[in-house]
Amino acid sequence: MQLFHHVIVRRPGKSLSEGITSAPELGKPNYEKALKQHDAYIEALKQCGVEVTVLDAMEEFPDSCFVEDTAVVTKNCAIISNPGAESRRKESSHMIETIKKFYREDQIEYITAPGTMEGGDVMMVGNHFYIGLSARTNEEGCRQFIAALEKHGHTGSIVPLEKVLHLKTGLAYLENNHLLVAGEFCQKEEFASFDKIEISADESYSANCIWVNDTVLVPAGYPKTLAAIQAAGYRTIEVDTSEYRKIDGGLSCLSLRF
Ligand code: CIR
Repeated sequence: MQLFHHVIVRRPGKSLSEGITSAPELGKPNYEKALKQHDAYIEALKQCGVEVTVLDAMEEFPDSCFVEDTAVVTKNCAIISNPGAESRRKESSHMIETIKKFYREDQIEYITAPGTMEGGDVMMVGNHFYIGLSARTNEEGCRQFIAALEKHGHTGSIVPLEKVLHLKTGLAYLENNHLLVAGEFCQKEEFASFDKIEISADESYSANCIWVNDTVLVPAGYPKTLAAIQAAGYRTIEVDTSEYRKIDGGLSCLSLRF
């Protein structure tokens, strides 16, 4: 198991209310509330023993607080993404300068057009990385991503998605062979050998948890998921993400962890 030392986050901007959403019925995010939730998120991460780099908000990119989509950071390399969402495409280039503070030039790889890839589609399990083939990550993006991984001593495999936005919308690896699964992922052959913790349909949003150094951050308001993670032996911290949920975001989307 790989402990994390660093986390990168980006403050949400006021333009957050214009973020892409598949659930307009939830209403627009409230900026003040989103900022407070972001403060609490940073605080929870610090309690897990990581050093947090906080980047300034970028108003021109409404979804830019979801830094997870801009890069995949591993113990050997950093792979800068090429987001499939047109309005998010340039977010990745704004992450390069920060990534260079932590990785040497020869450790940094880039996904390039016609390949698209978003980090929310990538789940790390030790040295292996699952990548979701989604509306945001295309086949060429997967191919480039796996080639980059292999160059740096990792492996990767593709998981075609059916309904969810990103792979980690419905999956979270909690180390120790424990996998949180929701919806379409409950039955997938690829994940048969994991010890699965199934999320009940009415709490499906809470599949997006993050493991950080043996503590699991869980979105606030999902008691069944919280109890199941605690029963598996983890310390938990609840973090309210209600404003981010309104634009399809969650705990993993808000940070890069390495
Ligand atoms: C988007 O649609 O791109 C944002 N509104 C939400 C991104 C969520 N990111 C993630 O799951 N990694």
